[in-house]
This record gives sequence, structure tokens and C-alpha cells, in this order.
Amino acid sequence: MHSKNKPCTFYVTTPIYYVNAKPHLGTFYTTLLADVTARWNKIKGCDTFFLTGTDEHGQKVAEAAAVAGKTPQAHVDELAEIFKQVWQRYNLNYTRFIRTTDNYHVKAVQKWLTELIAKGEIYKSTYEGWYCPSNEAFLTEKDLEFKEAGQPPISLLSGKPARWVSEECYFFRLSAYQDRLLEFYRTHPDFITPAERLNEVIAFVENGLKDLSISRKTITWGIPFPGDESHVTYVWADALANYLTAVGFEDETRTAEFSKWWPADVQIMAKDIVRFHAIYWPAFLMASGLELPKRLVVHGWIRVNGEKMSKSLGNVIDPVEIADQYGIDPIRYYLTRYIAITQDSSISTDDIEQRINTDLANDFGNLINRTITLALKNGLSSLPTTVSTYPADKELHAELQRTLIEFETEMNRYFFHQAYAALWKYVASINRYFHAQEPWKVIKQNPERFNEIITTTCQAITAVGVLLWPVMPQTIEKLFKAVGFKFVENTNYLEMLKAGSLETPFTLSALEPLFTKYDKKETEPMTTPTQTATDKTTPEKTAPAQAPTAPQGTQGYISIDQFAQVELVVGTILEAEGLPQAEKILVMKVNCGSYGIRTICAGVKKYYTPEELKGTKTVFVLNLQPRALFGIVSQGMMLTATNADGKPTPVRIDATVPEGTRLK
Ligand code: ME8
Repeated sequence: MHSKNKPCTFYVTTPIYYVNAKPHLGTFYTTLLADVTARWNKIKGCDTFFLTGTDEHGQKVAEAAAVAGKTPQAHVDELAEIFKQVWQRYNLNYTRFIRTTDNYHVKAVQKWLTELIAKGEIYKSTYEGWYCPSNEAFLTEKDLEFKEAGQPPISLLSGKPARWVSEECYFFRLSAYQDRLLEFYRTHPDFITPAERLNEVIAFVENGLKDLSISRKTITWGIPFPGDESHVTYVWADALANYLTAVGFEDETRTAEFSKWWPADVQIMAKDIVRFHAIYWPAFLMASGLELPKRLVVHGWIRVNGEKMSKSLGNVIDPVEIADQYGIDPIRYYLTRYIAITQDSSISTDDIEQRINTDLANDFGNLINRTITLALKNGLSSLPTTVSTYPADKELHAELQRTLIEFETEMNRYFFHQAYAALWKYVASINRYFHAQEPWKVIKQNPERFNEIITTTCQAITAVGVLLWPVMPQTIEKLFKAVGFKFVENTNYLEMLKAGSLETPFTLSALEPLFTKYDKKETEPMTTPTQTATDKTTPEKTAPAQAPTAPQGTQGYISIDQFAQVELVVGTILEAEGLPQAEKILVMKVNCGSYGIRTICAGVKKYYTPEELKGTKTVFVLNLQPRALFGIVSQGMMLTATNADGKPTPVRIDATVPEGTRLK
């Protein structure tokens, strides 16, 4: 067994993408999350390895090359270069870009398979069954839909026709790993994030595993199978091994490198390829006596017009086009902050523009410009490291500490959107502080206090900058320059912030506005319009000082952004039961669609029997802090309105609205 002995190293991977088309917003999104993860570990002081690359063998790529009228090699060379260029343009700072046609990978895969053959893990037989060329997957009955007589069935993995394959193959003894896999899932409940995905995997494995074909005889574009070159290696066996070979597996000259990085700390992907990563991949590793990756993070689809965005559906959004339109960092920010990994998300230009205007230009950009301009205008450019103890300043520092706890928890569980929502609450507090302290007035009577306000604001802004650097590195580096903060990668800034200071004296200098605001009339709508995550008619958020008085009877205005933080989701109560020790509580199992099945407690026992509640479709708040009630962790809250008799009644939802739909 190889083990990891360095205290702080971090290895993150993306899938390696098929080079049957250019990168699109979906493949970009996964690679962005990996980049953010790597950078987040850098500001925790970790030595990180971020791997991405291209999956260049197999039927699908060979067919794409034929369509392009090129040899497979010429085709993959061209596309691998395009992937690298797009990733570099977006500052996706990968450590290695692996290509499965790289010589070192090919040699290592052959060596690895030779060892598995010698161990008796691989044998020769005949495969007869359906194959999905789109997903390069051998299909089980459950993966097929027979629609029309005389026509091939549809692969449910891709929605495309399956192909019948009947050929001699080499097989991997996957069936022998069923019990070990189930035992592994049982003892590693955190193996997959979000946890609901693990249940799907367990159900698949419990259904029974068949041995897996790992070679193809009717295809030539692949790694020659060791010992029998009439076969090529099945593309998934070749592809999965990249996570090992990239860090030196099966290379005697790179053993230290391999033990430094393997096992991976996190492997990020979308839900289409969970089966390969959560079943086949661990079984391959077990067969090779290698440790398993510590965690798989599985995100949902970026959708366009309600459909998954994909190369084969031809509805892709080009990351280069939207970078041209909105800039690199705003797009990085938007995707990290507004897409929850737990669900499928639609994106739209309206929404992107609104977020850039409110979050970036108004909330953050204005704050920076106002602070620095005001300081410089009053001849203040050198600020001390001292941390002010004035009550309002102390409270702002204390709020940073609370934010850090929430931010770190969310980042460590890969709920990026929640981490950055927490950070934006802090940005709002800095704005409130700045307005309340009125430094533009204070300067006239008390220059010392003015210095303190500017220093406290700059300290808070720089702290936000450090936590934002993983998402917007270029912009934040400009900010650091303007405040004179010497940022050094791989420094444990998180610890410094927790200890209360970045210990930096600031030297301020003028800077250009960091973000451009969008006027709806000036920009063209995206060619693939989608439903928006917010109400298009919502007026732009205004600065707190100019906010109009709240309407009568309400507790004050909240911004659309604050509202959007509440995840209100439609769910159906599958079952409910009372607890003998709890007078008021019913514990329910609620089907929340793509959010999974949640355990939710509600104080309605006096009013409803479990039978009455069963089948009720209503609205749940899914992102409240989980609460333990009588030893049960409630993962949400049911919305009710109390009627004239004091009975809580669930909100009524139309039967046609599917579970998992978010209210907005
Ligand atoms: O499956 N939304 O490659 P692939 C979000 N070569 N993410 C998306 C997406 C969308 N609409 N579309 C694609 C392969 N992705 C194999 C992987 S790994 C050993 C081999 C992202 O080019 C997402 O990460 O089809 C998904 O899992 C991946 O691209 C599939 O990329």
C-alpha cells in the first residue's frame, strides 16, 4: 500500500475530457471548481497538485476525427491545444495537463494491466451486449429503453441509440469486488458529496455487478492491450488510470512523486460519470492494492433551455464567448457563487449581468474605490498594522471571525456557493460599517479616528480579497497591489486571519474600477437564452444609505440577493412518524428531487396523523443550519401558515410541479 506522509499536500483532479469537440461551459465549470479548490488549499498553505487533461482514445474520438476528415492523432493534437488555451485564458492554473496519448501514460497503463493479468484479475472471454458509444459504456438492461420494434434500444445514459457488440474481450473480475465495495461505502459515508449520490451507487452495486470488459477488438484507436495487440484497451480503463500515471504511477524514476500525491484528496466531476468513478475505479484500485481517493465531488448539470448542455445535443455555451463579453473573473465568480453543486442550474445573461452589477460593481467594487479614493484625497496612504479596538471596529473584526468559521466549513464540504454567500454577508457588513462611521465627516473633526476607520475597512477588504482570490485571482491581485499587500501563494493566510491579522502595513495607491457595470440595453442577449434564476424585473440593488423606507407592516427591505440565499424547494412527504419521547414532533422522509431524500422534523404532531401527511406536496427550506431534535438531525423546515383555528397548514403546490423545483 502506498500512503501519504506529508502533512499538507492536496491533490485535486477533474475528469479528462473527450476531444470530440471544443471545451464548453460544462467542462469549464468542473475545471473551474478544481482550480478554486486548488487555490483554496494554497491559501491554507498547502502544496497542491491540480490535474486535468484530455481523454483521447476510443470510438467516440475516432469517429469525431473521421467526421473532421483528420487522422485521430492530428485531430487530438489540435483539440488538446484548444483545451489548454481556454483553460489558460481563464487562469485555470493546472499543475499537469495529461493526454492519454502521452507516451508515459501509455507505457504505465500497459505495465499496470500486465500486473493485473499476472494477478489473475483479468481473463479472456466473449462479450455480447449493448454498448453506448456516446458514453463509451457497456450497458445493463436497466440502462436501455426499447422504443420501436426493429430499432436499436436507446441508451438511457446518453439518450442515443445503443449498438450491439459481440466480440472477444478481456474481462476484469469486477463481480469479485461487490462485497468489498459495499463494505467500503458503509465505512466511508463521506466518500461522495453530496451524500445522496452515494445511495444511488450503493443501489446499483447491490443489484449485482458483472465482470467488466476492458478491451475492444473492433476498434484500433487505443492503447494496444499488453500481450495481445489484436485488442486495444477499453477507453475507461485507460482513462481512469490517468489519475495515477499523471503523478508517476508505474514509473520507477517517479516513486517519491507518486507517494507524495496519491491518494487524491478530491476528484471532481458531474453526475454522468459517477458509476465509473465510484464503482469501477475503486475496484481497479483495490485489485492493484492502491488506496482509494478520499472523496468524489459530484455536481449537477449546467442546463440550457431545460436540457443538459452537451456537445452531442449541440446546445453548448462557449466559455470564450462569454469571457469576451463579461471578462474572466466575473464569469468565474458567477459560476462559483450562483451554481449549487447539489442541483442542475440554468444560467442566463440577464442573471450574469445583474450579479456583476450588484455583487461585484456595487457591493465590492464601489467599497474598494470609495475607501481608497477617500483616503488618498485626504493625504492618507500609509496605514499601520494595528488592529483597532474601537467598539464598531471590534465588532467588524469579530464578524470576520464568525464568517471565517462558516466559510471554511462550506468550502471544506465543497458547497462553494454557500461559502461565497457567507462572504458576501460580510461584504454587506463592511458596507454598513463604512456608511455608519461616515469617515467623510469624521475627517474634519478627528483625523486620528478617520485613519482608524480607513485602516479597519482596508483590513476587512483585504481579508475578503484573500478569501476571494481562489475565485478571482486576477482582480484580487490588482486589489492587493492597490493596498500594497504582498500576496505569496502557499502561505497559510487562513490561520493568520483566524489569529486576527494579516500583519500587513498598507500603502495605498490609486486603482481603476475593478468591474464594469452592464446596462441591459447595451448587451446582446446570449444565443442560447435560458430561464433566469431571478426575477428580471427586479430593480438594481441600491446602497443601504439610499434604500427607500420599507413598506408598511414589513420588517424592512431585503435585497433580491438575500432572498436568493434561502433555498425554498418543492418536496413530497413520503412517510412520517412520531417519536414516543416528543410531544409535538413528527419526523418525515421527504423526496426533494435532485436534493435527495431529506429527514425533516416538523412540530405538527398535535394536528396531523402521519397518514394524513403522507403524499403532501409542499415547500421546504433546505439550507437552514441542520438542527438535532431528540437525536434526529432535521435537514430542512416545512413551510406552514397557521389558520384561524391555530392549525399549521402546509403551503399548497400544484401537482404538476416536480419535486426539487426551487421557488423564486
Ligand atoms: O466523460 N454541466 O468526458 P466528457 C456540467 N472522458 N458539467 C458538464 C456538463 C454540463 N452540462 N457537460 C459536461 C468523459 N460536463 C470522460 C471522462 S475521466 C477518467 C473520463 C463536465 O468530455 C462534467 O465534469 O464527456 C462531466 O462529468 C464531464 O464534463 C464529462 O466530460
